[in-house]
Amino acid sequence: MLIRQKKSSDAASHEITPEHVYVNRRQFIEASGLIAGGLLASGMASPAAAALMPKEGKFQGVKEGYHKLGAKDKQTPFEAVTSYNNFYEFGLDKEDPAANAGAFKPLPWQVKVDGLCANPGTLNFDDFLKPHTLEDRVYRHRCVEAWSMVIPWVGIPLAELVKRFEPQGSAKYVAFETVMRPAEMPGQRNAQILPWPYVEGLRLDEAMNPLAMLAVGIYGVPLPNQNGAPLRLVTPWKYGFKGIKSIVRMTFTERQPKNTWNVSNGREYGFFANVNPKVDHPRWSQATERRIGDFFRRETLMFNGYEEEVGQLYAGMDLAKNY
Ligand SMILES: Nc1nc2c(c(=O)[nH]1)N[C@H]1C(S)=C(S)[C@@H](COP(=O)(O)O)O[C@H]1N2
Ligand SMILES: [Mo]
Repeated sequence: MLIRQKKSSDAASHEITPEHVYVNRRQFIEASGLIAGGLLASGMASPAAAALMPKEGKFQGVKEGYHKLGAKDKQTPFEAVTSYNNFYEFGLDKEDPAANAGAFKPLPWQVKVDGLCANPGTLNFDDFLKPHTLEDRVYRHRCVEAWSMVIPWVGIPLAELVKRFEPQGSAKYVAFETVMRPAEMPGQRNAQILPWPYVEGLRLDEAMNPLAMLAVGIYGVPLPNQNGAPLRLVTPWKYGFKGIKSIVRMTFTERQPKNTWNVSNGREYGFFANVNPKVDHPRWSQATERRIGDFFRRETLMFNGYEEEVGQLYAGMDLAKNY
């Protein structure tokens, strides 16, 4: 695993964009109209213009959201966030998603909303996002594999979306599904890796918690393919595998939905997946973690440090059993 450390002489991390990310971004920008034009509108005549893309391609009108971090939480550089990934549709190694996701087309995109709700439908990505105001939020991100990052996301509070589609009283959960595109996602051609498509779910009260968000960007720019373009879930108090990428479907259900890692290995991965330093994974401790870019391990915090915000969701629950 190779993560290049940023030198102070380097450009700011958000100014560095690998080629495939840039191509993806341009498609996104052209199709979504969400971003102010500038250089983009005038075409990409020179490599120098391409180098300016990350700045010019930033989301506009993003409001300042949740930024509560600890003194020892530094934002993980853009380069690391986009080169060290889990996205098994593109391969099993951390470098694979960045290497193999270049041909994936995040646009045009549609999201189907169905199940127990008053306003089901299939929406173009634009229409899916249009009624909402994008927010910047900086969250800790803790993988079940005991590494972590700090990522500045751009997205929408999931609670707003849930309300907009008006779940019926009988709806107790919301399920999510990743796009199925074996032609563009080589991992999906191998059913031995995971049962495809990747699926996840939340209890409706978890989905309504103010911390839950659907992200469309990082560092102010559209999600690179390897990070789950164009739309992914972010639940910072849970292990990273809950954060399903490249979402095409949201379904309101009465019964607890399936989630891929639980289906694949239920002894090691549950439904809740709340970050908990006291409940070890069967094969390793969850008491500490390696923050990408740090030398020393650090202690893992209960609910990844978000106990104040989410602890009440699990009052009275046995967190060792409901892992
Ligand atoms: N569809 C899909 N979503 C996924 C995964 C995946 O393999 N496929 N991996 C999960 C895991 S284990 C983690 S830790 C996060 C990683 O997100 P990141 O690469 O943006 O850090 O994505 C999650 N979402
Ligand atoms: Mo993970």
